[in-house]
Amino acid sequence: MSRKLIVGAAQLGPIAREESRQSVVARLLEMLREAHSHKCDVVVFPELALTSFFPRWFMEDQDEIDAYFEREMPNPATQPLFDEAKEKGIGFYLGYAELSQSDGVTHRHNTSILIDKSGKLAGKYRKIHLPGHAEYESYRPFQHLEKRYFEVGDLGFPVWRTMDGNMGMCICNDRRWPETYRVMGLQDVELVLCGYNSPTHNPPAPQHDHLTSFHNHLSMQAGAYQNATWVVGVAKAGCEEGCDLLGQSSIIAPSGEIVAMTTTLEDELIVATCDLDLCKSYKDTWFAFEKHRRPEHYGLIVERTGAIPPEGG
Ligand code: CDT
Repeated sequence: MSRKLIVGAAQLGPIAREESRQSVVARLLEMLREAHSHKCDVVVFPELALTSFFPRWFMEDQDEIDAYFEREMPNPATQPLFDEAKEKGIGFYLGYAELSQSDGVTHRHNTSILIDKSGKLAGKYRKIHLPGHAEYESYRPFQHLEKRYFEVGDLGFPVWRTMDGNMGMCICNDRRWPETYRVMGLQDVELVLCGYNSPTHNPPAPQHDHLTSFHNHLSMQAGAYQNATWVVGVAKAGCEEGCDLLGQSSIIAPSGEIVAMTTTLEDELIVATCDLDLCKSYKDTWFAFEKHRRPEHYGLIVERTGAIPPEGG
């Protein structure tokens, strides 16, 4: 039996600071319905898909900050999305700001969930690579305060056996790091789902701005090829509250080839049929880890301990 999964990447255009959850969910629902008309099995929405990208604003009032967080999922605003996806038999990835309590302590994470085709929670991921800074930086035209508003994720990079495949998740900045894909690659991942909000201007390093879209694709295409996995990267795109966000959401094959890409900076669905068995032809040949990968010969204590080897060592 072939394992062909029809995947939709549901890019979002900008979300205004004042836009309500209900209005955003209506946009998500429209793309979910379009995905259904294309017979999608699973749809991927962006990082922090329910609100404007709030880490661009410095805030001190905890109530104001917490208004961007979800205390439960689903909740009254998102329930229609869960209901319709279940009714139509479509799985989905959704990024949102998660506020949780454990042992009387409040935690805030940049989170994604994977819901399977029966409406069941298949997996939860909390973003590990949090970019940006924690305090106000006056030289920036917009802030990037993920280190202020979120804790580092505590769930690792698991791979879930669901929807007839091996699925993993990551969020935005994670996609730039080889470790993200490798940790999942070592668990035989076949489909990595990733939502992102990537400004086209990075104030600390404007000299790299002209390479923003190149680096976006470079990292996901390399991650896909080197780990023999499909990768789906989905943007929140366009000019959001004065900040330009990259689009170019893509579905990338285990060959590293982009097989579908958005052409706008607006709400836009792209669809591709992802043959999960294609992973195997790379996993069994070029990247047969058991046969060819030799970590014991790499001479790297870095990999095991995080330490830099001494000079000459
Ligand atoms: N959301 C997110 O992780 N964005 C980062 C930009 C960081 S610029 C400080 C990204 O890697 O695209």
